[in-house]
Amino acid sequence: MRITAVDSFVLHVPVTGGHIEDSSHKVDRWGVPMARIETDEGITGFGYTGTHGHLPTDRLIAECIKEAYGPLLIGEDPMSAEALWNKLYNCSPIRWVGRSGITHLALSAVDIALWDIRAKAAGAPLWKLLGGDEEKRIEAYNTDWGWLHLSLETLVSGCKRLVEEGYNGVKIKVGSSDIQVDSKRVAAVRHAIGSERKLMVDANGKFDLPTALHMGKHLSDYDVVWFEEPLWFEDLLGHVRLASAIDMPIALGEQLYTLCDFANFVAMGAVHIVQADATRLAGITEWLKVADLAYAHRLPVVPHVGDMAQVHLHLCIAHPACDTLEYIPWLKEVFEEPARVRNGRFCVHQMPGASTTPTESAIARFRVA
Ligand code: 0YR
Ligand code: MG
Repeated sequence: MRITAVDSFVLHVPVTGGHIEDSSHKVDRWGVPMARIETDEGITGFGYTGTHGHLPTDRLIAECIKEAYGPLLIGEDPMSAEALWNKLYNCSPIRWVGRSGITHLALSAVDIALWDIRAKAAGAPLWKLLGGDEEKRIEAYNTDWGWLHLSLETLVSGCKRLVEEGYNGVKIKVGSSDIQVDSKRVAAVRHAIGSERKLMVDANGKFDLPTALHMGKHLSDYDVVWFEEPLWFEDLLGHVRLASAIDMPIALGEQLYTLCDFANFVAMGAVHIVQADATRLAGITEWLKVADLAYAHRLPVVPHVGDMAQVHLHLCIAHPACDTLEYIPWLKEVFEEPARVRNGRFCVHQMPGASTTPTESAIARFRVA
């Protein structure tokens, strides 16, 4: 099989309720810069990265897919996973302008599209190609009622509704300007969902070390499962200090871009829950290495949901470090086989591929010029 064409386009999909906020982002649409890769055997693969829907930079990602990586892919055998990833990643003029960021996100989209082709060529869902077991159940936790801009009342009633729908866990955002407000929200949600359900807390990189230390100690009172992105994303030493001072497990990884970044955080004991995201760390090929690294240290991998659980569900079924995955339903109207949750568990994807094929109607509806 040979690659015959590489194209790209951008979808912008509105988020729940018009807009959402966490401590560092305000988002009204999820950006989906997509790679479409065609082969001489008639198999077409789709892959994408996830953004905050900023059109000028989404266009740069799309252009990088088509104009920078496209010519390197034409004529290649899409089955050569490692060789192709290395060819693209080690293309020195491209790497020179970004080992993370735009070129890296573009590579994620390309690599995921190539894995979609591999699974389609095998006539199997990706989890099966990667050796997964259909009986493995992946628990979903829901973040979509935990946003920082929601009133206390809406936050509490939303989280309560989620557990009534069968979710065993919810995640709420912290990082308000007043940490008393954060504490009150954590306490109210714990009270509302009861002691049996899981509660996770995400600061999206907002706190300084003294505030994170204070908050981390306080979160133990509410049986919080993990404290996510407490500090600035790349502050390895800060996370080391925090991890040694609080009991609360630290989750992070949605803004780490390379295997080496993860290796450093893991080696220093600065992360306990590894939130690798294949749409941000140059695709599935690199994600698998990060998951193996975590597994070797007996750390759980709970992927960040930059793909809205389309690709990561396959990876979670296949990888022994995974049993839980975040769910945010923003892309539920985009794909032929959207991620679905029933009684708090993900339904297992059945169609051949990586579940990244968008419907024609979604392309018509969400594509931006
Ligand atoms: C908005 N999940 C997250 C949203 C979410 C972010 O940036 O994407 O809050 O991805 O932190 O864990
Ligand atoms: Mg997060």
